[in-house]
Amino acid sequence: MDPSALLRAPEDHWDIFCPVVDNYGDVGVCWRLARQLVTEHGIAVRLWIDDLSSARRLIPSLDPSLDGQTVRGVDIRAWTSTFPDAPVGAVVIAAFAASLPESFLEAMAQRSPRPAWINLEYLSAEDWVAGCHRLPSPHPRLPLVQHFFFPGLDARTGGLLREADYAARRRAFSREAFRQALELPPEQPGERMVSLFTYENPALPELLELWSKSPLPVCCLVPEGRVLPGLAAHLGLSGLRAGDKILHEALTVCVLPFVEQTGYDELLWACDLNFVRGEDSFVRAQWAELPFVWHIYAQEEDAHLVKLQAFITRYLDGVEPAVELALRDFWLAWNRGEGVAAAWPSFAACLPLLKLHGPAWSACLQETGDLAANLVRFCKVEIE
Ligand code: TRH
Repeated sequence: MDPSALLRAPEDHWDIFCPVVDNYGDVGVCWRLARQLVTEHGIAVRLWIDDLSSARRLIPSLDPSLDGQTVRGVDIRAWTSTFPDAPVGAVVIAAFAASLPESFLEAMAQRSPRPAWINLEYLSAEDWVAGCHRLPSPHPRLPLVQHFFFPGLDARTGGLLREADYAARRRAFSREAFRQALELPPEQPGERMVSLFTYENPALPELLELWSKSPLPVCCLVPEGRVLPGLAAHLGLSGLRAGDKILHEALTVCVLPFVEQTGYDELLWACDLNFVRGEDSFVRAQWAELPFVWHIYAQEEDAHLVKLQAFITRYLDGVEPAVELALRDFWLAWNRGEGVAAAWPSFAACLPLLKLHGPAWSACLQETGDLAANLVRFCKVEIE
């Protein structure tokens, strides 16, 4: 595709509106998309973020006091309640059903040609998604039409974010070098390396106890975050911070600093099992092609468990029923916060088979095409 078709003039940049609801996923997805549009499609991107302090966790060089700054080629703007007078781009992406500033909507309606207006939705494996992907939704008052764009697991959806250099970075990765860089203790025979990026979970003590009594050593790498207080309490400590290494019988716990997204990929590649959460880390775990456990963001009336079950059905389609049962039991126990000790042995026994399944699942996902490229292709059609 000739990106110049989308870059007729400076005002043909793309605007991405990123509302920070909670945690890091919203920024994680929008920052990843913005960087890909800039580096892989040569598109000028203006990324509006309504909470720069949270975003700084993922973009360390970001200065939350500035209204505007360019980081890694992305023009990052503070999305403030009194919205500045800013030129409207050729494409406007409202991430996660963001409500755009009224003044900006008015300006979109005045723009000629009208911008393509995209509502970039949350990821779900549920069947209804394919039927909603690309659907138009006219604005009730203004001559504007918004299109829904759904990430997803098959070609009837927008696919998933995956950078063009992902495979090359993975090939260049060395687990040994990673361990040395973190000054991890030498790898023990049969040691299982686990990464733990999760929300607070009442089942955590049960799982840690299980691992500390494990016949095989377990090295648990824990990025700084919401799980630390629960972890510290279980280990009888007043607190934990990056750099701490705690030996607890067969379990070694290493607390890691929060790193940039590329560094987080390396953590996933270094481990035998990854506990992930939300949306973006969940997708990265699938690209890592290693066994993982998904702690999905909780929703009312257990709606999140329906999403979890829908994903498991897709992910393990065609895999032995016993493996599916073992994984489903353990993931549900982890997400319900109880019963992990009972479900762990069968799940642990399936890890070698799940490791074999990883590359096949990743290959299947790659057939959908990468979300950024799919979005550019969709907008090209919508603009012209
Ligand atoms: O932070 P999250 O729990 O975000 C969630 C989800 O987005 C969810 O969909 C949304 O409803 C909720 O917020 C409000 O999990 P997620 O999506 O995995 O995002 C975490 C981001 O943090 C991801 O981009 C990876 C990144 N990360 C780093 O960059 N460095 C790190 O060291 C770690 C641990 C994570």
